[in-house]
Amino acid sequence: MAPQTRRPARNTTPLATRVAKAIATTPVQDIHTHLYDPAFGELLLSGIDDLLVYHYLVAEAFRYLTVPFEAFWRLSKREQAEWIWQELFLERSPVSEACRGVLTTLEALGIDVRRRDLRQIRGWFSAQDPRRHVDRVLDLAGVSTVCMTNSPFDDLERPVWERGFRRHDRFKSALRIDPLLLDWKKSCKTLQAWGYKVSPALTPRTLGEVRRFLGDWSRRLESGFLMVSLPPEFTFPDQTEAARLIEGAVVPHCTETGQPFALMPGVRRGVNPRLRMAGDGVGLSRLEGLRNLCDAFPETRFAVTALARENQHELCVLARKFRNLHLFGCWWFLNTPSLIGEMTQMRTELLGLSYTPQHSDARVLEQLIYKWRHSREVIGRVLVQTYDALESTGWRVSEGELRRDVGALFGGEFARFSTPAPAPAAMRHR
Ligand code: FIX
Ligand code: ZN
Repeated sequence: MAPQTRRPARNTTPLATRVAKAIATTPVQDIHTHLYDPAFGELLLSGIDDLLVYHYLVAEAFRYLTVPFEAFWRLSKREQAEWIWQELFLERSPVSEACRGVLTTLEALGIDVRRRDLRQIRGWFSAQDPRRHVDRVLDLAGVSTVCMTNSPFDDLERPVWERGFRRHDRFKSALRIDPLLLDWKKSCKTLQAWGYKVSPALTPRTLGEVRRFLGDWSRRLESGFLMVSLPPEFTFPDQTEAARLIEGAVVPHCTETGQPFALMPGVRRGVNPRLRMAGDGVGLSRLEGLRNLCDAFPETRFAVTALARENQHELCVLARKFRNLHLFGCWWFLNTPSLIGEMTQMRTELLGLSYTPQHSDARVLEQLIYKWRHSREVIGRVLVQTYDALESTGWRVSEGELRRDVGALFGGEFARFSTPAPAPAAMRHR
């Protein structure tokens, strides 16, 4: 007779309901945003005007606006917001993902969008108590913590770090180092001015000083990982300053401090500089450099999100080969329902639960609400299909197991990847 095994009792609640419940009740650790701890004051963007002048919407408004770019940039934030509201919400239906996001957000906050009344919406925001508002928004978004993007090269945020402040416990930090790696000529001078004994030539002494700089700022920020966005052409090894700084300073620093290094390849900055922040584009990345990094530095953990849709399959295959590679998020132009759906399905099919399907990239506090509502909806749909296919084999997934799996996707797996547990004693000496 076949041995009897214990199976979870058949749950009669429909799978879609069980998945929806796990998705709705599991808090997210949002691993990449551009939000700031409230202690940074006005750097934490919030409210309807900031929601409307979001660079995603600026790019879309310029599809219709016929005025010269400079005429728009001369306007105050309030006036820019009014123009965008007029063009994208009143002159035509707000069907794009970024437009719908504004409405999802307002509706979730209890604002009646049917009135289409910008004055009334502004009134609602200015009546909020700013301190309570932050936690309320995080709670409404179902987000437990957000990770900031903190750059010592940013003249607005650096003084706040240098002065010191009491940290909000839901705001974590990642150390962003784009200028260091991508504009060494300039950042060398900046580091010199800050007292680091660096020279334009990447000598061992200079690399040591760059490591000292990274150590000082990792400690100051209590950063969980380092980050850089990269042009599509980035490769490794290479004679570029970026590649040499990564090898000689960033990787040793990350290995020493146990912090992952997050790489974000595929952005082409300033494709149309007249659009300012809205003017960046995308290009297909060469992923051999990433392969070489994962291979050459197995003790260093690399978290990666690539901007081009066409890179996603190769990236999944790469992650199957290197356990020190963790894929995360549907970045920027990929953060739309159809692309989140396709990427999440492919990643689950190829990587199981060993990746992080989404980060919000929110720049304005309240965007957390729509970015996570929309993503939860799509991830939920993909998971229903996934578990449905699984259960058609006879395997049953309990509610506890569903919660466990969703928890892994919503930050648990990234936390595990970031702080790997030592191998069990029995396996250590194999
Ligand atoms: O480099 C980044 O972290 C990008 O996310 C930003 O530069 C970009 O402007 C953005 O907001 C995308 O969502
Ligand atoms: Zn970002």
